[in-house]
Amino acid sequence: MTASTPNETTAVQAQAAQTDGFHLVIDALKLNGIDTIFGLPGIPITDLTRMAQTAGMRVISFRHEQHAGNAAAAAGFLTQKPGICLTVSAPGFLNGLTALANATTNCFPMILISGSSEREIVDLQQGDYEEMDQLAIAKPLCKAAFRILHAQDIGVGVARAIRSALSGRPGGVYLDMPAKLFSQTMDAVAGAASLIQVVDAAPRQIPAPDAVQRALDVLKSAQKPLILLGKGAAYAQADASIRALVERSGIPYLPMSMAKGILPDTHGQCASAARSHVLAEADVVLLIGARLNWLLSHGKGKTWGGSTTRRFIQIDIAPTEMDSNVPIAAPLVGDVGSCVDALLAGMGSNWAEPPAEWTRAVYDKRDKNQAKMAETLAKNPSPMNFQSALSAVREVIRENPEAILVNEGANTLDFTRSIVDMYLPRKRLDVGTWGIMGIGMGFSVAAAVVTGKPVIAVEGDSAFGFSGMEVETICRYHLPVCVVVFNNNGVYRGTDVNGSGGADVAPTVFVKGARYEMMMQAFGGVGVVANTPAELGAAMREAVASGKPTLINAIIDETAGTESGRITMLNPQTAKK
Ligand code: ADP
Ligand code: TZD
Repeated sequence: MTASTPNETTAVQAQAAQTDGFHLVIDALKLNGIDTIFGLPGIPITDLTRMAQTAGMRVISFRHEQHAGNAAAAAGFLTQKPGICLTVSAPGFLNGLTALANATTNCFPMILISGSSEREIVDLQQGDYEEMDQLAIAKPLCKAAFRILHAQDIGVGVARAIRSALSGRPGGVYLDMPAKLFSQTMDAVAGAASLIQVVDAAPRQIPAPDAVQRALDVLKSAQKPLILLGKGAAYAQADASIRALVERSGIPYLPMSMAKGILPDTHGQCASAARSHVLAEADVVLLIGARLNWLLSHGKGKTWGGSTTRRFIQIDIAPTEMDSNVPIAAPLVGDVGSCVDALLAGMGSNWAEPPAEWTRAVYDKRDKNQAKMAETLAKNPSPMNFQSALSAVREVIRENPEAILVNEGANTLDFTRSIVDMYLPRKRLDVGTWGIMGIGMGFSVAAAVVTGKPVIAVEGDSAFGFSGMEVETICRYHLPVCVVVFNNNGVYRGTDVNGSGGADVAPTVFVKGARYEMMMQAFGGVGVVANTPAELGAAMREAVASGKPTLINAIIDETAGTESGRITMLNPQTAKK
Protein backbone atom coordinates (compact mmCIF):
# COMPACT_ATOMS: atom_id res chain seq x y z
CA MET A 1 0.00 0.00 0.00
CA THR A 2 1.41 3.39 -0.92
CA ALA A 3 1.06 6.46 1.26
CA SER A 4 -1.32 9.04 -0.18
CA THR A 5 0.08 12.32 -1.42
CA PRO A 6 -0.95 15.58 0.30
CA ASN A 7 -3.16 16.39 -2.68
CA GLU A 8 -5.04 13.14 -2.43
CA THR A 9 -5.58 13.67 1.31
CA THR A 10 -7.16 17.07 0.66
CA ALA A 11 -9.40 15.54 -1.98
CA VAL A 12 -10.58 12.86 0.45
CA GLN A 13 -11.18 15.44 3.18
CA ALA A 14 -13.09 17.64 0.76
CA GLN A 15 -15.27 14.70 -0.16
CA ALA A 16 -15.85 13.86 3.49
CA ALA A 17 -16.79 17.43 4.24
CA GLN A 18 -20.02 17.29 2.28
CA THR A 19 -23.51 17.65 3.62
CA ASP A 20 -26.86 16.89 2.04
CA GLY A 21 -30.47 18.03 2.02
CA PHE A 22 -31.46 15.62 4.79
CA HIS A 23 -28.85 16.97 7.18
CA LEU A 24 -29.39 20.58 6.26
CA VAL A 25 -33.11 20.30 7.10
CA ILE A 26 -32.28 18.72 10.45
CA ASP A 27 -29.52 21.24 11.19
CA ALA A 28 -31.77 24.16 10.23
CA LEU A 29 -34.51 23.00 12.60
CA LYS A 30 -32.09 22.30 15.44
CA LEU A 31 -30.37 25.65 14.97
CA ASN A 32 -33.76 27.22 15.65
CA GLY A 33 -34.37 25.30 18.84
CA ILE A 34 -36.76 22.78 17.36
CA ASP A 35 -36.12 19.43 18.97
CA THR A 36 -39.23 17.39 18.15
CA ILE A 37 -40.85 16.15 14.96
CA PHE A 38 -44.35 14.65 14.83
CA GLY A 39 -44.80 12.61 11.68
CA LEU A 40 -45.29 9.42 9.78
CA PRO A 41 -42.50 7.91 7.66
CA GLY A 42 -42.53 6.75 4.04
CA ILE A 43 -41.11 7.76 0.65
CA PRO A 44 -39.35 10.22 0.47
CA ILE A 45 -38.93 11.14 4.13
CA THR A 46 -38.21 7.83 5.89
CA ASP A 47 -34.49 8.52 6.05
CA LEU A 48 -35.17 12.03 7.29
CA THR A 49 -37.03 10.61 10.30
CA ARG A 50 -34.19 8.17 10.99
CA MET A 51 -31.47 10.78 10.61
CA ALA A 52 -33.36 13.27 12.77
CA GLN A 53 -33.59 10.68 15.53
CA THR A 54 -29.91 9.82 15.12
CA ALA A 55 -29.13 13.53 15.36
CA GLY A 56 -30.82 13.67 18.75
CA MET A 57 -34.24 15.00 17.81
CA ARG A 58 -37.34 13.43 19.32
CA VAL A 59 -39.28 11.84 16.47
CA ILE A 60 -42.81 10.89 17.44
CA SER A 61 -44.23 8.58 14.83
CA PHE A 62 -48.02 8.40 14.46
CA ARG A 63 -50.51 6.02 12.85
CA HIS A 64 -52.21 8.74 10.77
CA GLU A 65 -50.84 12.11 9.67
CA GLN A 66 -53.84 14.11 10.85
CA HIS A 67 -52.98 13.28 14.42
CA ALA A 68 -49.30 14.08 13.91
CA GLY A 69 -50.46 17.42 12.52
CA ASN A 70 -52.76 18.03 15.45
CA ALA A 71 -49.89 17.21 17.78
CA ALA A 72 -47.67 19.75 16.01
CA ALA A 73 -50.41 22.39 16.34
CA ALA A 74 -50.88 21.76 20.06
CA ALA A 75 -47.11 21.79 20.60
CA GLY A 76 -47.04 25.18 18.85
CA PHE A 77 -49.79 26.56 21.07
CA LEU A 78 -48.12 25.30 24.24
CA THR A 79 -44.54 26.33 23.50
CA GLN A 80 -44.66 29.36 21.15
CA LYS A 81 -42.35 27.40 18.86
CA PRO A 82 -43.80 26.09 15.61
CA GLY A 83 -44.69 22.41 15.97
CA ILE A 84 -43.33 20.33 13.09
CA CYS A 85 -45.40 17.73 11.25
CA LEU A 86 -43.59 15.61 8.68
CA THR A 87 -45.47 13.61 6.06
CA VAL A 88 -45.02 11.78 2.78
CA SER A 89 -46.42 13.16 -0.47
CA ALA A 90 -50.01 13.42 -1.81
CA PRO A 91 -52.16 11.27 0.54
CA GLY A 92 -49.91 11.79 3.57
CA PHE A 93 -49.80 15.49 2.81
CA LEU A 94 -53.59 15.65 2.47
CA ASN A 95 -54.01 13.79 5.75
CA GLY A 96 -51.84 16.41 7.43
CA LEU A 97 -53.55 19.30 5.67
CA THR A 98 -56.70 19.19 7.82
CA ALA A 99 -54.53 19.75 10.87
CA LEU A 100 -52.64 22.56 9.13
CA ALA A 101 -55.87 24.33 8.21
CA ASN A 102 -57.22 23.80 11.72
CA ALA A 103 -54.02 25.22 13.23
CA THR A 104 -54.32 28.29 11.01
CA THR A 105 -57.96 28.75 11.98
CA ASN A 106 -56.99 28.59 15.65
CA CYS A 107 -53.90 30.84 15.28
CA PHE A 108 -51.54 28.06 16.39
CA PRO A 109 -48.03 28.07 14.91
CA MET A 110 -47.07 24.89 13.08
CA ILE A 111 -45.13 23.85 10.01
CA LEU A 112 -46.25 20.98 7.82
CA ILE A 113 -43.24 19.62 5.95
CA SER A 114 -44.18 17.19 3.21
CA GLY A 115 -42.04 15.32 0.78
CA SER A 116 -43.30 15.70 -2.77
CA SER A 117 -42.84 14.29 -6.25
CA GLU A 118 -40.47 15.80 -8.77
CA ARG A 119 -41.53 19.16 -10.18
CA GLU A 120 -40.77 18.22 -13.77
CA ILE A 121 -43.15 15.26 -13.65
CA VAL A 122 -45.84 16.95 -11.55
CA ASP A 123 -45.97 20.03 -13.77
CA LEU A 124 -46.34 17.96 -16.93
CA GLN A 125 -48.79 15.69 -15.11
CA GLN A 126 -46.90 12.61 -16.19
CA GLY A 127 -48.10 10.44 -13.36
CA ASP A 128 -45.35 10.24 -10.74
CA TYR A 129 -45.66 8.11 -7.60
CA GLU A 130 -48.05 10.06 -5.34
CA GLU A 131 -48.11 12.96 -7.77
CA MET A 132 -49.78 16.15 -6.63
CA ASP A 133 -49.18 19.89 -6.87
CA GLN A 134 -49.09 20.13 -3.09
CA LEU A 135 -47.91 23.73 -2.87
CA ALA A 136 -50.89 25.00 -4.86
CA ILE A 137 -53.31 22.98 -2.78
CA ALA A 138 -51.84 24.05 0.55
CA LYS A 139 -51.66 27.76 -0.25
CA PRO A 140 -55.29 28.78 0.35
CA LEU A 141 -55.49 26.66 3.51
CA CYS A 142 -52.61 28.06 5.51
CA LYS A 143 -50.86 31.29 6.41
CA ALA A 144 -47.93 30.82 4.05
CA ALA A 145 -46.53 28.12 1.78
CA PHE A 146 -43.03 27.70 0.38
CA ARG A 147 -41.14 25.18 -1.73
CA ILE A 148 -37.42 24.54 -1.47
CA LEU A 149 -35.74 23.26 -4.62
CA HIS A 150 -32.05 23.59 -3.77
CA ALA A 151 -30.03 22.42 -0.78
CA GLN A 152 -28.43 25.86 -0.42
CA ASP A 153 -31.93 27.37 0.09
CA ILE A 154 -32.93 25.11 2.98
CA GLY A 155 -31.72 27.64 5.55
CA VAL A 156 -33.79 30.43 4.02
CA GLY A 157 -36.82 28.18 3.50
CA VAL A 158 -36.88 26.97 7.10
CA ALA A 159 -36.29 30.50 8.43
CA ARG A 160 -39.14 31.88 6.34
CA ALA A 161 -41.42 29.10 7.55
CA ILE A 162 -40.58 29.75 11.20
CA ARG A 163 -41.00 33.50 10.91
CA SER A 164 -44.28 33.13 9.02
CA ALA A 165 -45.69 30.71 11.60
CA LEU A 166 -44.77 32.82 14.62
CA SER A 167 -44.86 36.50 13.70
CA GLY A 168 -48.03 38.57 13.82
CA ARG A 169 -51.07 36.30 14.09
CA PRO A 170 -49.59 32.81 14.42
CA GLY A 171 -50.68 30.12 12.00
CA GLY A 172 -49.87 27.10 9.90
CA VAL A 173 -47.14 27.10 7.25
CA TYR A 174 -46.57 24.55 4.51
CA LEU A 175 -43.06 23.68 3.43
CA ASP A 176 -42.78 21.61 0.26
CA MET A 177 -39.68 19.46 -0.17
CA PRO A 178 -39.39 17.52 -3.42
CA ALA A 179 -37.69 14.15 -3.02
CA LYS A 180 -34.61 15.22 -4.95
CA LEU A 181 -33.84 17.97 -2.44
CA PHE A 182 -32.89 15.50 0.27
CA SER A 183 -30.09 13.80 -1.67
CA GLN A 184 -28.56 16.98 -3.05
CA THR A 185 -25.08 17.47 -1.65
CA MET A 186 -23.04 20.58 -1.03
CA ASP A 187 -19.90 21.62 0.77
CA ALA A 188 -20.50 21.20 4.51
CA VAL A 189 -18.95 24.51 5.49
CA ALA A 190 -20.99 26.40 2.90
CA GLY A 191 -24.03 24.41 3.98
CA ALA A 192 -23.60 25.39 7.62
CA ALA A 193 -23.07 29.00 6.60
CA SER A 194 -26.31 28.94 4.58
CA LEU A 195 -28.45 28.21 7.64
CA ILE A 196 -30.27 31.02 9.44
CA GLN A 197 -30.92 31.30 13.13
CA VAL A 198 -34.07 33.39 13.23
CA VAL A 199 -33.65 36.44 15.45
CA ASP A 200 -36.75 37.67 17.27
CA ALA A 201 -39.22 35.50 15.35
CA ALA A 202 -42.28 37.05 17.01
CA PRO A 203 -41.33 40.69 17.56
CA ARG A 204 -43.24 42.50 20.25
CA GLN A 205 -45.79 44.84 18.74
CA ILE A 206 -46.16 47.88 20.94
CA PRO A 207 -49.54 49.60 20.72
CA ALA A 208 -49.66 53.27 19.76
CA PRO A 209 -49.98 55.61 22.78
CA ASP A 210 -53.12 57.31 21.41
CA ALA A 211 -54.77 53.90 20.94
CA VAL A 212 -53.94 53.03 24.56
CA GLN A 213 -55.42 56.32 25.78
CA ARG A 214 -58.57 55.76 23.70
CA ALA A 215 -58.97 52.30 25.21
CA LEU A 216 -58.51 53.63 28.73
CA ASP A 217 -61.04 56.43 28.13
CA VAL A 218 -63.66 53.94 26.96
CA LEU A 219 -62.93 51.58 29.85
CA LYS A 220 -63.10 54.41 32.38
CA SER A 221 -66.52 55.50 31.14
CA ALA A 222 -68.01 52.03 31.65
CA GLN A 223 -70.76 51.36 34.17
CA LYS A 224 -70.82 47.61 33.54
CA PRO A 225 -67.40 46.59 32.19
CA LEU A 226 -66.35 43.06 31.32
CA ILE A 227 -62.99 41.56 30.36
CA LEU A 228 -63.16 38.68 27.91
CA LEU A 229 -60.09 36.45 27.63
CA GLY A 230 -59.51 34.29 24.55
CA LYS A 231 -57.01 31.64 23.58
CA GLY A 232 -54.82 34.36 22.01
CA ALA A 233 -54.33 35.62 25.56
CA ALA A 234 -53.40 32.12 26.70
CA TYR A 235 -50.99 31.70 23.80
CA ALA A 236 -49.28 35.03 24.54
CA GLN A 237 -47.95 33.78 27.91
CA ALA A 238 -48.55 37.18 29.51
CA ASP A 239 -50.20 35.55 32.50
CA ALA A 240 -48.87 37.84 35.24
CA SER A 241 -49.77 41.02 33.33
CA ILE A 242 -53.27 39.77 32.58
CA ARG A 243 -53.81 38.85 36.18
CA ALA A 244 -52.57 42.28 37.28
CA LEU A 245 -54.93 44.01 34.85
CA VAL A 246 -57.93 42.02 36.01
CA GLU A 247 -57.16 42.54 39.69
CA ARG A 248 -56.14 46.20 39.47
CA SER A 249 -59.19 47.09 37.36
CA GLY A 250 -61.60 45.14 39.56
CA ILE A 251 -63.53 44.18 36.42
CA PRO A 252 -65.27 40.78 36.20
CA TYR A 253 -63.76 38.54 33.53
CA LEU A 254 -64.98 35.71 31.37
CA PRO A 255 -62.54 33.17 29.91
CA MET A 256 -63.23 31.51 26.59
CA SER A 257 -62.75 27.76 26.63
CA MET A 258 -58.99 27.56 26.13
CA ALA A 259 -58.40 30.74 28.17
CA LYS A 260 -59.70 28.98 31.29
CA GLY A 261 -56.95 28.86 33.89
CA ILE A 262 -55.05 32.03 32.83
CA LEU A 263 -56.53 33.00 36.18
CA PRO A 264 -57.98 30.13 38.21
CA ASP A 265 -61.67 29.54 37.46
CA THR A 266 -62.19 29.88 41.22
CA HIS A 267 -60.92 33.49 41.19
CA GLY A 268 -63.25 35.98 42.87
CA GLN A 269 -63.70 38.01 39.68
CA CYS A 270 -64.47 35.04 37.41
CA ALA A 271 -67.88 35.41 35.81
CA SER A 272 -68.02 32.06 33.99
CA ALA A 273 -71.08 30.87 35.89
CA ALA A 274 -72.84 34.14 35.03
CA ARG A 275 -71.91 34.03 31.33
CA SER A 276 -75.35 34.78 29.87
CA HIS A 277 -75.84 37.61 32.33
CA VAL A 278 -72.55 39.42 31.69
CA LEU A 279 -72.72 39.08 27.91
CA ALA A 280 -76.25 40.45 27.81
CA GLU A 281 -75.61 43.24 30.32
CA ALA A 282 -72.05 44.56 29.93
CA ASP A 283 -71.81 48.06 28.43
CA VAL A 284 -68.06 47.96 27.67
CA VAL A 285 -66.23 44.75 26.80
CA LEU A 286 -62.46 44.49 26.69
CA LEU A 287 -61.55 41.59 24.41
CA ILE A 288 -58.08 40.20 24.95
CA GLY A 289 -57.00 37.74 22.25
CA ALA A 290 -60.57 36.65 21.45
CA ARG A 291 -62.43 37.06 18.16
CA LEU A 292 -66.09 38.05 17.94
CA ASN A 293 -66.83 34.99 15.80
CA TRP A 294 -69.67 32.45 16.12
CA LEU A 295 -68.44 31.38 19.54
CA LEU A 296 -69.41 34.85 20.75
CA SER A 297 -72.51 35.14 18.57
CA HIS A 298 -70.65 37.64 16.37
CA GLY A 299 -70.90 40.30 19.08
CA LYS A 300 -74.59 40.94 18.51
CA GLY A 301 -78.13 39.63 18.85
CA LYS A 302 -79.89 37.94 21.74
CA THR A 303 -76.73 36.68 23.45
CA TRP A 304 -75.64 40.30 23.75
CA GLY A 305 -79.01 41.46 25.06
CA GLY A 306 -79.92 42.93 21.67
CA SER A 307 -77.89 46.02 22.58
CA THR A 308 -76.50 48.20 19.82
CA THR A 309 -74.84 50.72 22.13
CA ARG A 310 -72.29 48.42 23.74
CA ARG A 311 -68.69 49.44 23.08
CA PHE A 312 -65.83 47.04 22.47
CA ILE A 313 -62.16 47.52 23.17
CA GLN A 314 -60.21 44.84 21.33
CA ILE A 315 -56.62 43.78 21.90
CA ASP A 316 -55.38 41.77 18.94
CA ILE A 317 -52.18 41.39 17.02
CA ALA A 318 -54.08 41.30 13.72
CA PRO A 319 -55.29 44.80 12.73
CA THR A 320 -57.77 43.37 10.23
CA GLU A 321 -59.62 41.57 13.02
CA MET A 322 -61.10 44.93 14.07
CA ASP A 323 -64.69 45.61 12.94
CA SER A 324 -64.94 42.07 11.53
CA ASN A 325 -68.41 41.65 13.03
CA VAL A 326 -69.39 44.80 14.92
CA PRO A 327 -67.73 48.21 15.27
CA ILE A 328 -64.73 48.28 17.60
CA ALA A 329 -64.74 51.56 19.53
CA ALA A 330 -61.15 51.22 20.68
CA PRO A 331 -58.89 48.92 18.67
CA LEU A 332 -55.65 48.14 20.44
CA VAL A 333 -53.35 46.51 17.95
CA GLY A 334 -50.31 44.82 19.35
CA ASP A 335 -49.22 41.73 21.23
CA VAL A 336 -51.22 40.90 24.33
CA GLY A 337 -48.32 41.39 26.73
CA SER A 338 -47.39 44.84 25.42
CA CYS A 339 -51.01 46.01 25.20
CA VAL A 340 -51.93 44.84 28.68
CA ASP A 341 -48.76 46.37 30.13
CA ALA A 342 -49.56 49.66 28.38
CA LEU A 343 -53.07 49.66 29.83
CA LEU A 344 -51.69 48.91 33.29
CA ALA A 345 -49.19 51.75 33.03
CA GLY A 346 -51.92 54.12 31.86
CA MET A 347 -54.32 53.13 34.64
CA GLY A 348 -51.99 54.46 37.30
CA SER A 349 -52.51 53.64 40.94
CA ASN A 350 -55.85 55.33 41.59
CA TRP A 351 -58.03 53.54 39.07
CA ALA A 352 -61.66 53.50 40.20
CA GLU A 353 -63.20 50.04 40.47
CA PRO A 354 -66.43 49.45 38.53
CA PRO A 355 -69.71 50.34 40.28
CA ALA A 356 -70.42 47.88 43.08
CA GLU A 357 -73.98 47.54 41.85
CA TRP A 358 -72.66 45.85 38.70
CA THR A 359 -70.10 43.57 40.28
CA ARG A 360 -72.50 42.55 43.06
CA ALA A 361 -75.16 41.61 40.51
CA VAL A 362 -72.65 39.55 38.53
CA TYR A 363 -71.25 37.68 41.52
CA ASP A 364 -74.73 37.08 43.02
CA LYS A 365 -75.86 35.55 39.75
CA ARG A 366 -72.70 33.46 39.60
CA ASP A 367 -73.05 32.20 43.16
CA LYS A 368 -76.67 31.28 42.59
CA ASN A 369 -75.84 29.35 39.41
CA GLN A 370 -72.95 27.60 41.11
CA ALA A 371 -75.20 26.50 43.97
CA LYS A 372 -77.64 25.09 41.42
CA MET A 373 -74.80 23.30 39.68
CA ALA A 374 -73.56 21.83 42.98
CA GLU A 375 -76.99 20.27 43.52
CA THR A 376 -76.90 18.68 40.07
CA LEU A 377 -73.36 17.40 40.56
CA ALA A 378 -74.26 15.82 43.89
CA LYS A 379 -76.90 13.60 42.30
CA ASN A 380 -75.78 10.09 41.63
CA PRO A 381 -78.00 8.59 38.94
CA SER A 382 -77.47 5.12 37.54
CA PRO A 383 -76.24 4.89 34.87
CA MET A 384 -74.08 8.02 35.14
CA ASN A 385 -75.06 11.14 33.26
CA PHE A 386 -72.56 13.71 31.99
CA GLN A 387 -72.76 15.81 35.15
CA SER A 388 -72.27 13.01 37.65
CA ALA A 389 -69.32 11.59 35.69
CA LEU A 390 -67.81 15.06 35.46
CA SER A 391 -68.13 15.60 39.19
CA ALA A 392 -65.40 12.94 39.45
CA VAL A 393 -63.27 14.50 36.70
CA ARG A 394 -63.63 17.90 38.36
CA GLU A 395 -62.20 16.58 41.62
CA VAL A 396 -59.27 14.84 39.96
CA ILE A 397 -58.32 18.03 38.08
CA ARG A 398 -58.65 20.03 41.30
CA GLU A 399 -56.22 17.62 42.94
CA ASN A 400 -53.89 17.71 39.90
CA PRO A 401 -54.01 21.28 38.60
CA GLU A 402 -50.85 20.77 36.55
CA ALA A 403 -52.53 18.05 34.46
CA ILE A 404 -53.52 18.97 30.93
CA LEU A 405 -57.15 18.43 30.03
CA VAL A 406 -57.89 17.56 26.41
CA ASN A 407 -61.58 17.66 25.58
CA GLU A 408 -63.78 16.89 22.57
CA GLY A 409 -67.29 15.73 21.80
CA ALA A 410 -70.57 17.63 21.84
CA ASN A 411 -72.27 17.19 25.22
CA THR A 412 -68.99 15.89 26.60
CA LEU A 413 -67.32 19.13 25.52
CA ASP A 414 -70.01 21.51 26.71
CA PHE A 415 -70.50 19.94 30.12
CA THR A 416 -66.77 19.53 30.75
CA ARG A 417 -66.08 23.16 29.86
CA SER A 418 -68.66 24.44 32.31
CA ILE A 419 -68.17 21.90 35.12
CA VAL A 420 -64.42 21.26 35.29
CA ASP A 421 -62.50 24.22 36.75
CA MET A 422 -59.01 24.95 35.47
CA TYR A 423 -56.40 26.45 37.74
CA LEU A 424 -53.34 27.12 35.58
CA PRO A 425 -52.83 28.67 32.13
CA ARG A 426 -52.71 26.57 28.93
CA LYS A 427 -53.94 23.41 30.64
CA ARG A 428 -57.06 23.06 28.52
CA LEU A 429 -56.90 21.99 24.88
CA ASP A 430 -60.07 21.44 22.90
CA VAL A 431 -61.97 21.53 19.61
CA GLY A 432 -61.26 25.24 19.19
CA THR A 433 -62.63 27.63 16.61
CA TRP A 434 -63.97 25.02 14.20
CA GLY A 435 -65.44 22.71 16.84
CA ILE A 436 -63.51 19.96 15.10
CA MET A 437 -63.62 16.31 16.17
CA GLY A 438 -60.41 14.31 15.97
CA ILE A 439 -57.96 16.46 17.93
CA GLY A 440 -58.08 14.21 20.99
CA MET A 441 -55.18 11.80 20.77
CA GLY A 442 -52.91 14.11 18.72
CA PHE A 443 -53.29 16.91 21.26
CA SER A 444 -52.81 14.42 24.11
CA VAL A 445 -49.57 13.06 22.68
CA ALA A 446 -48.20 16.57 22.14
CA ALA A 447 -49.23 17.73 25.60
CA ALA A 448 -47.49 14.77 27.22
CA VAL A 449 -44.38 15.06 25.05
CA VAL A 450 -43.77 18.79 25.36
CA THR A 451 -44.79 19.28 29.01
CA GLY A 452 -44.02 15.91 30.62
CA LYS A 453 -47.17 16.46 32.73
CA PRO A 454 -50.08 14.05 33.13
CA VAL A 455 -52.74 14.35 30.43
CA ILE A 456 -56.42 13.61 30.90
CA ALA A 457 -58.46 13.39 27.70
CA VAL A 458 -62.21 13.57 28.22
CA GLU A 459 -63.74 12.27 25.01
CA GLY A 460 -67.18 11.67 23.61
CA ASP A 461 -67.32 8.15 22.18
CA SER A 462 -67.81 9.53 18.67
CA ALA A 463 -65.04 12.10 19.11
CA PHE A 464 -62.62 9.44 20.37
CA GLY A 465 -63.21 7.31 17.28
CA PHE A 466 -61.60 9.90 15.02
CA SER A 467 -58.14 9.40 16.53
CA GLY A 468 -58.59 6.23 18.63
CA MET A 469 -55.87 4.25 16.89
CA GLU A 470 -53.29 6.61 18.36
CA VAL A 471 -53.68 4.81 21.70
CA GLU A 472 -50.98 2.57 20.24
CA THR A 473 -48.76 5.66 19.85
CA ILE A 474 -49.50 6.59 23.46
CA CYS A 475 -48.52 3.09 24.62
CA ARG A 476 -45.46 2.94 22.36
CA TYR A 477 -43.97 6.09 23.85
CA HIS A 478 -45.19 5.25 27.38
CA LEU A 479 -46.99 8.59 27.67
CA PRO A 480 -48.83 9.51 30.88
CA VAL A 481 -52.18 9.87 29.13
CA CYS A 482 -55.47 8.87 30.71
CA VAL A 483 -58.27 8.73 28.15
CA VAL A 484 -61.80 8.85 29.52
CA VAL A 485 -64.38 7.82 26.93
CA PHE A 486 -67.88 9.00 27.76
CA ASN A 487 -69.67 6.05 26.23
CA ASN A 488 -73.31 6.74 25.48
CA ASN A 489 -73.48 4.44 22.45
CA GLY A 490 -73.47 7.06 19.75
CA VAL A 491 -73.05 10.55 18.34
CA TYR A 492 -74.71 12.89 20.91
CA ARG A 493 -76.59 9.90 22.41
CA GLY A 494 -77.42 6.33 21.53
CA THR A 495 -81.18 6.17 21.24
CA ASP A 496 -82.05 7.29 17.70
CA VAL A 497 -84.12 4.91 15.59
CA ASN A 498 -84.04 4.20 11.87
CA GLY A 499 -86.95 6.18 10.42
CA SER A 500 -87.55 3.58 7.70
CA GLY A 501 -87.92 0.75 10.17
CA GLY A 502 -85.11 -1.04 8.26
CA ALA A 503 -82.42 -3.24 9.77
CA ASP A 504 -79.62 -0.63 9.83
CA VAL A 505 -79.26 1.35 13.02
CA ALA A 506 -79.78 5.13 12.88
CA PRO A 507 -76.84 7.20 11.55
CA THR A 508 -75.96 8.45 15.03
CA VAL A 509 -75.98 5.07 16.76
CA PHE A 510 -72.92 2.88 17.49
CA VAL A 511 -72.44 -0.70 18.65
CA LYS A 512 -74.03 -0.85 22.09
CA GLY A 513 -71.82 -1.56 25.07
CA ALA A 514 -68.58 -1.17 23.08
CA ARG A 515 -65.47 -2.21 25.04
CA TYR A 516 -63.25 0.82 24.38
CA GLU A 517 -61.01 -0.06 27.34
CA MET A 518 -59.83 -3.15 25.45
CA MET A 519 -58.27 -0.91 22.80
CA MET A 520 -55.72 0.32 25.32
CA GLN A 521 -55.22 -3.19 26.70
CA ALA A 522 -54.45 -4.39 23.18
CA PHE A 523 -51.22 -2.37 23.24
CA GLY A 524 -50.16 -3.05 26.80
CA GLY A 525 -51.91 -0.14 28.49
CA VAL A 526 -54.46 -0.20 31.28
CA GLY A 527 -58.16 -0.54 30.47
CA VAL A 528 -60.91 0.04 33.02
CA VAL A 529 -64.71 0.17 32.96
CA ALA A 530 -66.31 2.79 35.22
CA ASN A 531 -70.00 2.64 36.06
CA THR A 532 -70.05 5.17 38.90
CA PRO A 533 -68.36 8.49 39.70
CA ALA A 534 -66.46 6.72 42.49
CA GLU A 535 -65.09 4.11 40.07
CA LEU A 536 -64.23 6.79 37.54
CA GLY A 537 -62.43 8.95 40.10
CA ALA A 538 -60.48 5.98 41.48
CA ALA A 539 -59.38 4.85 38.02
CA MET A 540 -58.31 8.37 37.06
CA ARG A 541 -56.30 8.81 40.27
CA GLU A 542 -54.61 5.49 39.68
CA ALA A 543 -53.75 6.52 36.10
CA VAL A 544 -52.31 9.86 37.17
CA ALA A 545 -50.31 8.26 39.99
CA SER A 546 -48.89 5.47 37.82
CA GLY A 547 -48.36 7.53 34.67
CA LYS A 548 -49.40 4.44 32.69
CA PRO A 549 -51.38 4.82 29.46
CA THR A 550 -54.96 4.21 30.57
CA LEU A 551 -58.36 4.14 28.93
CA ILE A 552 -61.43 4.37 31.10
CA ASN A 553 -64.67 3.35 29.47
CA ALA A 554 -67.11 5.53 31.41
CA ILE A 555 -70.63 4.23 30.90
CA ILE A 556 -73.04 7.13 30.39
CA ASP A 557 -76.83 6.97 30.13
CA GLU A 558 -77.51 6.67 26.39
CA THR A 559 -80.52 8.96 26.69
CA ALA A 560 -78.51 11.73 28.37
CA GLY A 561 -77.19 13.75 25.42
CA THR A 562 -78.74 16.65 23.52
CA GLU A 563 -78.51 16.79 19.73
CA SER A 564 -75.33 18.81 18.92
CA GLY A 565 -74.91 19.71 22.60
CA ARG A 566 -75.37 23.44 23.11
CA ILE A 567 -75.29 24.38 19.44
CA THR A 568 -78.50 22.63 18.46
CA MET A 569 -79.73 25.91 16.99
CA LEU A 570 -77.13 25.62 14.22
CA ASN A 571 -78.83 22.50 12.80
CA PRO A 572 -80.75 23.50 9.65
CA GLN A 573 -84.04 21.93 10.83
CA THR A 574 -83.86 23.71 14.17
CA ALA A 575 -82.68 26.98 12.62
CA LYS A 576 -85.67 26.91 10.20
CA LYS A 577 -88.18 26.89 13.05
P1 ADP B 1 -61.19 32.27 21.40
O1 ADP B 1 -61.67 31.16 20.50
O2 ADP B 1 -60.59 31.78 22.66
O3 ADP B 1 -62.22 33.32 21.58
P2 ADP B 1 -59.80 33.23 19.10
O4 ADP B 1 -59.02 32.11 18.50
O5 ADP B 1 -61.10 33.55 18.46
O6 ADP B 1 -59.95 32.98 20.66
O7 ADP B 1 -58.93 34.55 19.07
C1 ADP B 1 -57.58 34.55 19.28
C2 ADP B 1 -57.08 35.90 18.80
O8 ADP B 1 -55.84 36.17 19.45
C3 ADP B 1 -56.82 35.99 17.30
O9 ADP B 1 -57.56 37.01 16.72
C4 ADP B 1 -55.32 36.24 17.19
O10 ADP B 1 -54.99 37.16 16.18
C5 ADP B 1 -55.00 36.82 18.55
N1 ADP B 1 -53.64 36.60 19.01
C6 ADP B 1 -52.92 35.46 18.97
N2 ADP B 1 -51.73 35.65 19.55
C7 ADP B 1 -51.70 36.93 19.96
C8 ADP B 1 -50.73 37.72 20.64
N3 ADP B 1 -49.56 37.22 21.02
N4 ADP B 1 -51.04 39.01 20.89
C9 ADP B 1 -52.23 39.54 20.51
N5 ADP B 1 -53.18 38.82 19.88
C10 ADP B 1 -52.91 37.54 19.62
N1 TZD C 1 -66.67 15.72 11.86
C1 TZD C 1 -65.74 16.60 12.30
C2 TZD C 1 -64.34 16.52 11.77
N2 TZD C 1 -66.02 17.51 13.21
C3 TZD C 1 -67.29 17.62 13.68
N3 TZD C 1 -67.51 18.58 14.56
C4 TZD C 1 -68.29 16.71 13.26
C5 TZD C 1 -67.92 15.78 12.35
C6 TZD C 1 -69.73 16.75 13.78
N4 TZD C 1 -69.79 16.43 15.21
C7 TZD C 1 -69.85 17.41 16.17
O1 TZD C 1 -69.89 18.63 15.98
S1 TZD C 1 -69.83 16.73 17.71
C8 TZD C 1 -69.74 15.15 17.11
C9 TZD C 1 -69.72 15.16 15.72
C10 TZD C 1 -69.63 13.93 14.91
C11 TZD C 1 -69.66 13.97 18.03
C12 TZD C 1 -70.59 14.05 19.19
O2 TZD C 1 -70.70 12.81 19.82
P1 TZD C 1 -69.75 12.36 20.98
O3 TZD C 1 -70.11 13.33 22.16
O4 TZD C 1 -70.08 10.96 21.31
O5 TZD C 1 -68.34 12.63 20.67
P2 TZD C 1 -71.43 13.41 23.07
O6 TZD C 1 -70.90 13.86 24.36
O7 TZD C 1 -72.04 12.05 23.15
O8 TZD C 1 -72.35 14.43 22.52
